[in-house]
Amino acid sequence: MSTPHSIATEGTPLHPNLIRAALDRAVRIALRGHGGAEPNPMVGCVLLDPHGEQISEGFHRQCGGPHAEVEALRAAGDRARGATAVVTLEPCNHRGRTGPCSEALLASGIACVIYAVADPNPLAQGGAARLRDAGVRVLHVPHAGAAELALPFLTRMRCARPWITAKWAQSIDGAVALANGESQWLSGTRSRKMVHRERGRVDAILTGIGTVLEDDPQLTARGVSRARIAQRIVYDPDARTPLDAKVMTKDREHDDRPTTILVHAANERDSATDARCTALAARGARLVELGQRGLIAPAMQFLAKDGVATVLVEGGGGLLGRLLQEHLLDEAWVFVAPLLVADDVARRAARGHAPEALAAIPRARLLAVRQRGSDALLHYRWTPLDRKPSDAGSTGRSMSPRESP
Ligand code: AOF
Ligand code: ZN
Repeated sequence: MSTPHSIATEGTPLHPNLIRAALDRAVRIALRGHGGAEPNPMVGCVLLDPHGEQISEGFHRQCGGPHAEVEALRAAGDRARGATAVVTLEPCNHRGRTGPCSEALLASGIACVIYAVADPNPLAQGGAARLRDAGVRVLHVPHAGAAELALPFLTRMRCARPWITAKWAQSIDGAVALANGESQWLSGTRSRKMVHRERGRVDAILTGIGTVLEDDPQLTARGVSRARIAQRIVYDPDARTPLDAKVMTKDREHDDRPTTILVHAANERDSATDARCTALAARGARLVELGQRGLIAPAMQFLAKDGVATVLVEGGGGLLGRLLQEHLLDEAWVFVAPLLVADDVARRAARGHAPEALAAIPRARLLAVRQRGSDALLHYRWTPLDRKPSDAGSTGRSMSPRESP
């Protein structure tokens, strides 16, 4: 039988409840790396003594910085000898920017390693086998929180695309703007502050050309501390972004990354569009071609290779409809403001042509409902926790080792 109970007691004297509690703790501290660790995974590690008392803990704070295990080992010093390391992700077995954690764990004299998620990175994986070969007890104990933590990383590794989250604010009756485009502000200040915080944690912020032309957004994180500066991306197949749009101007001296414009491939552009592309490139924009007309998936694959693990989508409706159609939408944060707009032609969050049967429309899972000031915040997810490479959608494929970080 492979219940967590029997798995855990087979190889370690620690009670399964202690192991679960240590994994819960490891997940909680790993989350402190949100915004810093990406495009690496968030990882947490807890060291336990033979009685199950916590010795130390560590998490992966910054991409390029020490891994979680190394932080926990450092904090433990000599006390690591004979201890159990509980990690949310299988320890790495490679020397990338840091590592390998397998060797660091061996050198410390750790007696047992418990990990929750196998590392899907072909370049880094193999730590469990390496440790086992060297005589360390190694246990794989699945844990939902740890699997959740690794989702963006797993998606990038298995499906070769970033984790894509959409957010929008709407009225009770589903309007995101009046017919004249007015949308500022539907949601309250607490909701908007949360959005700025998220903008400061994701690798990229994506919006459609309609939103750029209508709202002229900056797509920057303001009034919050930022873990990273997101790349700004406009889905703009015909290169209609105005040269003086706010997304084209830097608001921070240290932001040297150009705005990315997703445009039609050169052979699908007319000469006027070509000229606009040239002008945008001259103003510092980076143009990424969409490939086959309209498909966004190739551009998302390009971004994943470019080191983008998380994308926040901020409108508009056409872009959102397209992402849904291409099975690229992983999550949504929906802020519902306390208004009934009651208008036949008010704007909606997503546009497109729906299938003619409800059963054919993908159903999301409701993960959480919270209150933010006078708004309700609904958190939905379309992607299953245990997604396999074959679930990646028509364009999904696994990343080859050469493309991995
Ligand atoms: C671990 N512990 O805390 C993390 C791991 O470039 P590097 O050296 O930072 O290696 C990144 C890879 O290491 C990453 O793609 C993933 O496979 C693994 N991440 N492994 O043992 C950690 N963050
Ligand atoms: Zn490592």
